[in-house]
Amino acid sequence: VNATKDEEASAKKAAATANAGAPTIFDKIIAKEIPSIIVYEDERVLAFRDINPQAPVHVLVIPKFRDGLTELGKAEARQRDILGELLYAAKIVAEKEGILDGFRVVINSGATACQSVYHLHLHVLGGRQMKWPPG
Ligand code: IU
Repeated sequence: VNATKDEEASAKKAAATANAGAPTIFDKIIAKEIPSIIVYEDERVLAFRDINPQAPVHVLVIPKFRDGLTELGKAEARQRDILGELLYAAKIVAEKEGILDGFRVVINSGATACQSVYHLHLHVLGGRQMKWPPG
């Protein structure tokens, strides 16, 4: 039996959902069920202050629609646009926070990199002299 376009679409959606992992606390932040200090927001991206800042400026940039993007190491080609949008949003955050002269963008991907929330996010850090290498 040939699947109709609708069936194909819903199978794809189910597969995506199955791969998406459990909801995280960031979904509640996006829904504003948990308060956060928002630094920048548009249709697809939200940037808010990290609850446990590692620098005077520490902002997290996340996609509003996670779309299975739990970690960078699981990104797919179809997600290239949102990955680019997140990086550009990091620049907007740095500009808004007055740290364009020097800032760091970090993505922890996977447990070995100490990722703790499985909703892809960029850390934007600055406001102090950064050190290299990171820990
Ligand atoms: P990580 O790269 O997955 O380790 O980063 C998760 C970040 O999310 C970490 O810096 C936490 O301080 C931050 N965070 C937050 O800002 N608000 C929360 O409610 C939770 C984590 I849970």
